[in-house]
Amino acid sequence: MKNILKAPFVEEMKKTTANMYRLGWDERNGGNISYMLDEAEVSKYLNLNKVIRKIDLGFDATELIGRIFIVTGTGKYFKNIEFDPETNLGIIQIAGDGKTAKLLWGWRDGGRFTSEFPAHMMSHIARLKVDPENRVIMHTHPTYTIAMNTVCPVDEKDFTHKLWQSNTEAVVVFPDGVGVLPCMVCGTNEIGIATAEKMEKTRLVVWTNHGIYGAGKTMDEAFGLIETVEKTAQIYMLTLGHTVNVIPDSIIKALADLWHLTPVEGILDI
Ligand code: 2HA
Ligand code: ZN
Repeated sequence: MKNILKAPFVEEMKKTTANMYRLGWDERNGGNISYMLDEAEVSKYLNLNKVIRKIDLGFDATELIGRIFIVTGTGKYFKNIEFDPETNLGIIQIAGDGKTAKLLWGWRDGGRFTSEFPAHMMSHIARLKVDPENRVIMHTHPTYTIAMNTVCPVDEKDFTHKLWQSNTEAVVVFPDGVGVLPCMVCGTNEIGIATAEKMEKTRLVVWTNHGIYGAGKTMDEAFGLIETVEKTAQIYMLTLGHTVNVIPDSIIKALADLWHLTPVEGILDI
């Protein structure tokens, strides 16, 4: 068996969470990531028949039976992951009943997956339906995104439009737009269902007064989406009340055309 602490997917989790922490997005235990792994790849590092313990899911994940994920733990701090991955991360496989997870590695202090596990697994199910190559669901609390969401109506078309109008990269990076959920109680199956519903149409979902979810085929894709929203929200907030130039809809459309992208319908007035 190879050393799991040197596995590329553990390295990726360490680097990404450290990066997000230093960007100021993940205070205390804020934020969580789940990353679907390839079974053959994981078997190089772990005996998949050796189950440390079973953890109740509290929701139905039949569609993910057998799938393996590396996940951040509940109550764990992103800032600590790089120094002690085996306490702060876990690798689980969804058991054959679709109702429990088999812990294969990690959470050595008796911990368990993030409180947002329902939203993560339900989002994986939703994204895999529209993109079989999706692997990553990322949740974080980026400051300017939350600030912009605080001063804008809960209206995903309006929010997406404002982002596209503020940065020429925005429509190119997320032509599928940004979904917006109203303020809800987090950590519940209800917010998981609502997030997954949005994830069938877009890779980005804002949770009002809380943070954002991003999805991607790779860690870079999910991170890059959130990073672009956050940069754009920063520009929006820095200029709020002083704006003179917004990007016209004709230019937004031309930018999308240039990259052969179709902006989600119902936003541009052209
Ligand atoms: O895990 O971010 O949404 C802490 C959170 C809850
Ligand atoms: Zn959160």
